[in-house]
Order: sequence, then C-alpha cells, then structure tokens
Amino acid sequence: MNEQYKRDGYRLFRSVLPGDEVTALGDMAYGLITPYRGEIRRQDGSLAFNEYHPSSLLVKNSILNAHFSLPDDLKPISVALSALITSSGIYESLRELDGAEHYTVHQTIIFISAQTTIPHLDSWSIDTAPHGYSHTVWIPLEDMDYLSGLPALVPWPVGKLVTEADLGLPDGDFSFRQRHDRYCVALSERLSSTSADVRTLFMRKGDIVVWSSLTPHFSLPSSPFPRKRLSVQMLIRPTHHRWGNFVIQPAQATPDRAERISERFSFIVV
Ligand SMILES: O=C(O)CCC(=O)C(=O)O
Ligand SMILES: [Fe+2]
Repeated sequence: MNEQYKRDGYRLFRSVLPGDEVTALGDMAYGLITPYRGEIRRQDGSLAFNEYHPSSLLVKNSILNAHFSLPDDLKPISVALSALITSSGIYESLRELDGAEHYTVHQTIIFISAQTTIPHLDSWSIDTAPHGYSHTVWIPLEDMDYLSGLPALVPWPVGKLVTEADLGLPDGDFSFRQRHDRYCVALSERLSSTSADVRTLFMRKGDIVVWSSLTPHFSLPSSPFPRKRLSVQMLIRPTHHRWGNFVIQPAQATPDRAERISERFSFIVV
C-alpha cells in the first residue's frame, strides 16, 4: 500500500479527471435534477420527490446510485456518471494506493448542495473484512473554495480500528442506527478531546480525494447555507476483499449481485 495513504488515510489526486467531462456531468445533474417532478432513489434508500432547502431551488435529498439507476428522463446522467467513475483517472489513482486489479463500486451519491455530516466513518456503510481497505472517492463537480462546505478529514492510519468499546460505549439492545449515531457522537468527542488534526483541501474540477473506510471525516459548514455544492461520492472496494460493514465482518464472501462493467470495474446492483 502507498506509504502516504497508509499513514494519513487519505490522498488528494490533482487533475486526474478530464475537466470538461466533470463540468458536463455537473451541469447535467444540476440542470436535469433540479426541475425534475418524479421520484428518484435517495441517499436514505427511499424513492422520493425532490425536497428543496427552504426558500431555494437547491435539492436537499441527495441522489443514490445514479450510476445504474435513474428514471428514463435522467438516464444521460447515469451514462456520464458511470463513464466518469470507471475512467482511467479513477482506476490509476486507486491502483496507486493499493495495487488492486479490479474494483467493485458499492454506492454513489450525487450531492447537489452542501452537506452537514458530523464526524463519522464510511465503514458503517460498507467496509472490507478485515476493516479498512474500502475507499471513498470524493469528486467535486465544480471548483470548491473555503466557503463551499468542504469535506474535512482527520489523518488516520489505514486499518486503525476504534471500536465502540474503545470509546466507552456499552453493549445493549440498540438498533444499527442507534449504534451508528452514538458512535459518531463519541468519536467526535474523542477527536475534540485529543485535539485531532483536521485537513481539508481546495479542490478543483478534475481533482479527487480518496479516503479509507476508517478515516474520520465530516462536512465543514458552507456559507451561505444552503449553498450549491455539486459533488459525487463513491464507495468502492478492491474486489478481492470480502466485504461487510463496521459491525458485520463476514468470515465468508458475501453473495452479491456484482455486474462486471469492464476489466477494471464491477457495480453492485441492488
Ligand atoms: O460531502 C460531504 O461533505 C461529506 C459526505 C459524507 O461524508 C457522507 O455522506 O458519507
Ligand atoms: Fe462520509
């Protein structure tokens, strides 16, 4: 594994995607989704109509898995997104980090507007077994500045696992969601009380940032709020790893419906 990535748990790649393709996807996503009147699959898994931030036309409920699933009228977004996430810029970047030959995309989200996530680990959504080898690829679809509401990362060695018990959280009859939410709060307190470093990046179209599944991160506030902040997040794993999530760490390969897209990429189709 790349030494810098192993040490920091994230890595910025500059100008690895064609700027014009990134711009085209951003313009198309914004232009087609904003006025769309039908239901679309959202980040929480539901099919829902656009919700707008109050007194604005900024879509609040982010778009899930647009790389393979969108209503017919929005299909051009799928085509462009699918091409971008399976491009050689993405492949070569990931390969530089872990040397894998094939990657499986588990999820994408298109964010139209700035997010408000608190410190968390994407491992709770998907992770390899053992933990730590799944990646998040974050792709700005427009140039970011210091008021954009950038993602911020806590440098974190790849594979460093802080369990619920490590954070002093008791066992009990909690749902997955409850366990997740209390973990984020406790993690946030731990990061504050240890004066953790926080890193962020002025990213431009064509740049990407990759962080590992256990790397703590959150969204900095944007100004104004709400604010347009076109971006894509992809959760992806080297295919040769078993997978589960932060809590579920299977000893056997998880049966999944992975569709081979190319020599280099498969998509989990749900
Ligand atoms: O785009 C952002 O600000 C961060 C979003 C994020 O980390 C997430 O949805 O898991
Ligand atoms: Fe995240």
